[in-house]
Amino acid sequence: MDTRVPGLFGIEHPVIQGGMAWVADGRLAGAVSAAGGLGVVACGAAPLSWIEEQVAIARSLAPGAAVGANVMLMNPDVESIADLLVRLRVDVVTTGAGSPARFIERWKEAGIKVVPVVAQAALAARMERLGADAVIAEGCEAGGHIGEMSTMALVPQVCDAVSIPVIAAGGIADARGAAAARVLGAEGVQVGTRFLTVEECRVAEVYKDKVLRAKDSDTIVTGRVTGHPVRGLKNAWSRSMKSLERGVSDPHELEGMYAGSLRRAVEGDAEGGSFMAGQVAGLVKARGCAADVVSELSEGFAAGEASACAAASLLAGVREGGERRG
Ligand code: TUI
Repeated sequence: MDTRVPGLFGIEHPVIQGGMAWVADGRLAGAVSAAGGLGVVACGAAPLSWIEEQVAIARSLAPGAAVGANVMLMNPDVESIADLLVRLRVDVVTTGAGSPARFIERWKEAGIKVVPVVAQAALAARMERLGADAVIAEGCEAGGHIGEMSTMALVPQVCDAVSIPVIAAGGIADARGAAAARVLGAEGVQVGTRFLTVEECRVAEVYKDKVLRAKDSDTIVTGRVTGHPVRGLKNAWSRSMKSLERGVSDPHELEGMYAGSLRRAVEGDAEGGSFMAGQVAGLVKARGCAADVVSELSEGFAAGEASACAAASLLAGVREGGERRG
């Protein structure tokens, strides 16, 4: 079976680093790209000058390798970021937290590969019609802003809905997760949480420590009442947001309280920050370096190939039988 992702992005391993706002800088992205994965600089709500500088750092750390950028579509400055990425001619743009429909043509004309994150099959099909090169199907096990569906249910339904490559995300942190993603039909994996603790990731030590100490049930989803659910580690900030959310009559009153919380976490505010992380935080027990993560996930992904072929032919037989019986 074909895994089109390496050829599509010009990379060696089908491993994409998640576009974690305030976390994924040029140093992390450069390390991932130098290791043969796709490193991604997260534009988040950063100034244009910072984005330009970080893309340059990533490129200098991974000469000749592909480098991507992630665009957070809820950012009011998204228009100028979209234009900056055209000027910088990053190799790939991944998007999150909305539909990038109005930017796709602009990026494609600049020769940029466009890869939206989707949380539903219908949006994946729409992105394909509009010219997206691949989609990232992200389940709600992921950290940060999430949809409603789990990775296990979402990935195969997105695979059935589109012909472009599907990259699985949410709940993948080791070789087992990557192998499972392959069996579900994905042609690559996107991983965020596992990269939080690598030596090239510059988040504060308390962030790394919290991930390394987390157990399976240590994440919580805040923001459901405002329509922007976000998964992160339990701490004083997330517990108090949860209780405020239960009591408030107009959820929009709370909006200002989410602002700046992720940046505080990245800078080391243990109780006042929003430590975004996925449910796999409990699986992350080592620090290591970006190259270790890329090679473990790539090997896990390849190990899923035989089961993926077996599952695909079983499924084809069942579907053919169903069609014959009418
Ligand atoms: O975007 C993410 N994860 C993020 S963005 C972020 S910054 C932030 N900070 C505070 C509050 C909110 C965001 C932190 N983490 N992941 C990709 C992702 N995209 N997950 C889910 C979606 C998504 C949701 C709805 C994609 C498209 C979508 O479409 C809605 C529509 O317009 O059709």
